[in-house]
Order: sequence, then structure tokens, then C-alpha cells
Amino acid sequence: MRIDILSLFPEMFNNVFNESIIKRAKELGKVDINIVNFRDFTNDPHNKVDDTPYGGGAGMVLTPQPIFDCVKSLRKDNSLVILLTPDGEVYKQSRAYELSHKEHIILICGHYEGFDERIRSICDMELSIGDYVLTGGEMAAMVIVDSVTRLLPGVITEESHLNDSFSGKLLDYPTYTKPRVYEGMEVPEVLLSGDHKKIAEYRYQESLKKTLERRPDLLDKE
Ligand code: 6GU
Repeated sequence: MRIDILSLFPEMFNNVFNESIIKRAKELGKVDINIVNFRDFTNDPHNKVDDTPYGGGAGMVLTPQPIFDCVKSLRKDNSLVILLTPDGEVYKQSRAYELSHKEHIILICGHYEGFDERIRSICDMELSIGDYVLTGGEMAAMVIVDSVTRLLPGVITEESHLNDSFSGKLLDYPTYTKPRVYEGMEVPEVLLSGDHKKIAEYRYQESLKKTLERRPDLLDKE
């Protein structure tokens, strides 16, 4: 999979994409991530990418030209262009699975007070990562790249994400490792029993209990 990220702050991505699973996925050739500074595409003699809003109001607005030209240079027949914006559809695990099957994703990070409305016309999808406002789309792009990359075949063992919270309707069951007793707290006996059927049943019941307590909304869906 190829992912292009349009951002005015390309340095923000350096650490996040060079550690852990994303780093490994890149090394394995599962994902090719490109950060593109769309300022390089501006026709403005002073390299400007923003301007004041028509009709007045606070702050600066990203102009359409640099983003239009940058997307034009990157877009292929198989590309999916995604605008990152707090008024987009709220991002979910089901969307992460869908994106993990695409060949090419282009993520556009908005910034400042906003972007010219006409930028929406070149996007196939608009995503938000939750109901709060970020300074720009960069951190949302990191969230999406992380959640999609770990789903690519061969990046992590498939079993690990089949059990993830949100991939079914249930939150994860509790897990334990050594030691058997820590600060007086014991590992549940059933996990030491070696009875795999019993363990599976225990885990399912714990998942169900936790979901009912914490996120009953997940059980209502579909
Ligand atoms: Cl995608 N962008 C910004 N600026 N804020 C957000 C967001 C995106 N998702 C949640 N808040």
C-alpha cells in the first residue's frame, strides 16, 4: 500500500513513522509512506498557502491552488483522496479495515482556521478522529496510518487483530502474564488450567461483561 500525506509540517511525522509497527511495516515493504509539503506546489511568489476569509472572520484559510495541484500530481486511477477535518465522518475500526484494502491513499491535513470549501470537491471521503478539535490534521493522519498499517497482511500476526476491541462488537478480555501473584493480586485460576474451551468461554464472558459496563452502545450496533 502507498500512503501520501499532504502537510505543511512534514517533520511532525518523523518519530511516529520510524518506530515500532509502522517502522517494521515500512522495512518489510508492506507500506510506502510519503510526506508531501504542499507549500512546494504554491504558485504564490511569496510561497503563501493561505489567505483571509471572504466575508470576514478570524484566522487564515488554506487556498485551493496548492492542494489541487499537489493532489493532481499524485492521484492515480486507484487513489482514494481523504480530507482530514473535524466535520468529517467519525473514524471507526470498520473504516480502518476498508482502507487497509486500498492500493493508494492520499491524506490531506487541513491547518490553521480552515480550508477553502472548494477543496472538498477533489476528495472522495472526509474523516474526523473524534469529537474534539485539533490544531491540524497531522495527528489524525498518524492515527489513521497506524490503525491501517497494523491491519496489512503480514505486519502483525492475524490473531492479534482478530481479537482486538472493536473488530467484533466486544471490548478486549483481560490479559495477564508472569508472575502468578503480584502485590497480592492473583491471575484467574482458569487461565492456568490448560483447558482451552474453558479459557475461551471465560474470555468471552469477561469481554461481554466489560462491554456491558463500559460501552453498551457497541452492543446496539447492526
Ligand atoms: Cl481530522 N482534524 C482536526 N483539525 N481536528 C480534528 C480531526 C481532524 N478529528 C478530530 N478533530
